[in-house]
Amino acid sequence: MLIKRISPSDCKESDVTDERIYLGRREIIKAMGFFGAGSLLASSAASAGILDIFGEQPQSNLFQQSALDYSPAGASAEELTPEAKITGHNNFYEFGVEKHQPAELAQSFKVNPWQLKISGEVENPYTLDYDDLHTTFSLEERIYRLRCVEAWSMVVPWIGFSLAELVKKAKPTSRAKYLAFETLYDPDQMPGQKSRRLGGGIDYPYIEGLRIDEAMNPLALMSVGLYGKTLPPQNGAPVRLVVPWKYGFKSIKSIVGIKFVERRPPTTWNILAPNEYGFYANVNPAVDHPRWSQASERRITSGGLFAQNRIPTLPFNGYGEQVAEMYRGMNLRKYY
Ligand SMILES: Nc1nc2c(c(=O)[nH]1)N[C@H]1C(S)=C(S)[C@@H](COP(=O)(O)O)O[C@H]1N2
Ligand SMILES: [Mo]
Repeated sequence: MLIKRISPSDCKESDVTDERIYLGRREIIKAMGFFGAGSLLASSAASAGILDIFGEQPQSNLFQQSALDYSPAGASAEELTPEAKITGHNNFYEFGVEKHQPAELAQSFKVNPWQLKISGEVENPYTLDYDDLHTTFSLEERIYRLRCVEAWSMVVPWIGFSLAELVKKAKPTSRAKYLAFETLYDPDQMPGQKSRRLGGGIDYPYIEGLRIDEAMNPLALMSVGLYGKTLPPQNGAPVRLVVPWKYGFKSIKSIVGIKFVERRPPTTWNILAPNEYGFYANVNPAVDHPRWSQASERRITSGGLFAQNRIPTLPFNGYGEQVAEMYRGMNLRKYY
């Protein structure tokens, strides 16, 4: 199976690394080809064994390692956020509300076997198991900005497949207007689902939703990896949504169900605080959170704690060209 490496957004690879290196890397990828799904599975078994010795979570390579170069790009405006920060600073309340907790408390989270069930208003309901997640659709690398509603952001090299492909395979009926997503509910594995204090008072399972045209937008990604490897559990293994033009809470993790529905589905943060978190949650510097400004954000980079990384927030997180049309005529203050 072919793994494409593209960034269809305006967050181009040429922004995150030197143009010459970028062009050179593309050539290398073409020349060497990629590991197919078969070798992914073979290598995951092997690397799982090796990693177990070190007591680390068993991540496997999704790309042939030599074909990828994540060497630091330097201080460019859209430098990739270092892997250690993407995997060490998380929001995943099922594993605690503190940023450092998911990396600690999700280490033994079981992601294989897994089942993602596609159901509802579709002609072709189906289920994807762990292996299917990596073999059914073509995988691509997408470098996207991730903007949390808390006003910090990262630049993440995700690996995944187009949500549109998953939708097409399901053959939605004419009644399918929205997609309702659901995270695993397993309090024995997710301590935040057992304790209201640890889990931030959320009624689990975590649920999210998209309008069907949003789900079909080419930018909407189902991610199974980052930095060339399978997702670590704290980032939403084995499969999570990435909607780069919306606040991070829309990008639901560790998904077990996607149901096609006729009416707008309830969503976790909107239930918790409806005046603070809307259904749409498009990144919008002109509409402040009731308790803080959304005009700027702290970009998490390789810089230290006191690095000057405050940058202006862009409408639709900088993806307006690809997504603004979907909201034409809508009052984005009302539909925040
Ligand atoms: N199931 C679930 N999904 C979730 C969350 C969560 O608490 N539970 N947090 C969301 C929020 S607020 C953000 S900013 C992103 C963070 O993704 P990351 O940890 O990979 O950076 O995940 C989102 N998806
Ligand atoms: Mo967030």
